[in-house]
Amino acid sequence: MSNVLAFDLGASSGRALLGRLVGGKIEVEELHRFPNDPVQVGDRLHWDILRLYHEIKQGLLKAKHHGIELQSMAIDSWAVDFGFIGKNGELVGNPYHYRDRHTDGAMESLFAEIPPSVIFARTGIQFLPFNTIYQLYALKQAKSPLLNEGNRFLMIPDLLRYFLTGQIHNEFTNATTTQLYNPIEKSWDAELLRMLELPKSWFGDVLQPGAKAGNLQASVCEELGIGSIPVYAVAEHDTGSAVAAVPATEGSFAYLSCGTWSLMGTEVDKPVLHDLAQKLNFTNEGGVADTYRLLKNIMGLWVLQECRREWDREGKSYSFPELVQMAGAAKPFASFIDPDDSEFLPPGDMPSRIADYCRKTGQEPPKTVGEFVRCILESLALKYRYVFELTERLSVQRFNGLHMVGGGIQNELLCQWTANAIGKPVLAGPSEGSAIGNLAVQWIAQGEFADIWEARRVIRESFPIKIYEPEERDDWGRAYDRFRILTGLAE
Ligand code: LFR
Repeated sequence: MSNVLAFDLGASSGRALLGRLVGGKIEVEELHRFPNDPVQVGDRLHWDILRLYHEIKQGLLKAKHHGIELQSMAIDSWAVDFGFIGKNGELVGNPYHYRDRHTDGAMESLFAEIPPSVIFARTGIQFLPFNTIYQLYALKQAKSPLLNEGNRFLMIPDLLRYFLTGQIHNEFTNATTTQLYNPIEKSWDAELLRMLELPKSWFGDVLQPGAKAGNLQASVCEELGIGSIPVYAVAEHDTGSAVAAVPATEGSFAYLSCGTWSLMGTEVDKPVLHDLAQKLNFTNEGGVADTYRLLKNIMGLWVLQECRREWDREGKSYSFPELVQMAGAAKPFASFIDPDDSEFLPPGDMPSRIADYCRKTGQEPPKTVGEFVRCILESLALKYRYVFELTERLSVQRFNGLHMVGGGIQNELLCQWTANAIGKPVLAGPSEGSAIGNLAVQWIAQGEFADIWEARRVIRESFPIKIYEPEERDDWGRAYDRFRILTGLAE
């Protein structure tokens, strides 16, 4: 019986998921869950990186206390963020969170030096203002001391893996999201590094998902009173792990990884680098087994999570099921937002921003909580249709339906509305997509699964998949036309 442990650090929490293979099926158990709240210091938003490292050790201790003998472990998290290791081997400073505003305007300034077409041709990565390349550029512009002290560049899971093993490596799926990795040359892009005046020596060898990255180092084993185990590189970008866990049966499939972000697209063998891909701002993020994720970021449930946080601050606390219930009771198609408007990216008073957006676009702003939530969820479902159709166009495919994975599938109304909006079935499950993809790649590395397709088959047989058939959709069709005009997405 192979017991493996996946640490998945998401925006709403971090968790340690134990996976076992029992009778040809996957069983999972959550051993540890902990907050992953960013920490605001002055104007800056940071990762609480040492606390997370502490929680990872707590997860290992819980496995020990349950008498579980682990074969291996791995960590995944969201993309683009990083820290530096100094000459003495210690972490320099405290990693910034990508929602920090220090990158405001950085992408546009860099475009004056390096045209976006050059960046896209060399990396195939979509233009998001918080990509690592713009974070590094912003640090340079601000003459950050981090850049003088830093000796090695590690992304968040690389960094935590380094604390555990003492070994320094970068991992492929996350490396691609920096917008500094060249998928054709299969290495960090020397030309972009040169243009940005970033030392090549910061960027190390890039491990593929499934490579062994080291073992728990002696000091960690001693501290926790445990034996050493291998630590694997998996798809350490959480979206890479989530897509690895999509229980698809055929090579051509569309997915929506639905959580704080909504990531929608398809899996391809080679990056799609032509002009249309750049124009539509699609990305080609590295995946498992030599694949790429041709996808687009959609702001996702973040907008709702932030509204909830704001209502909480005002002393009105609602659970997610309560919010969804209120949305179900509100008037349909009353107002729409483009969830990807840049106003919605940073943390803050989201209900006011939604109301402002509605006023700006000549709509009556929502008033009640239910109206706000309905506006967000309908707008998301309609944006999903927009990106679904772009994915079909760009990949020259027709999809029979849409796989949804991630915590967002617990929102049944959103799943149903998505099916209604795209007019095709939604296949929802599993909800712990990233952690399960993380486990699966560890098992592939151990030879328990022959390849990603066997892993996907076992995932399909191990977790319930709920199918949402589209309901009558004339009104969704009309709503889509209005949505596109109001949000400026009509061609
Ligand atoms: C999802 C995700 C997205 C990435 C965003 C920021 O959790 O990893 O894929 O674009 O977070 O890193």
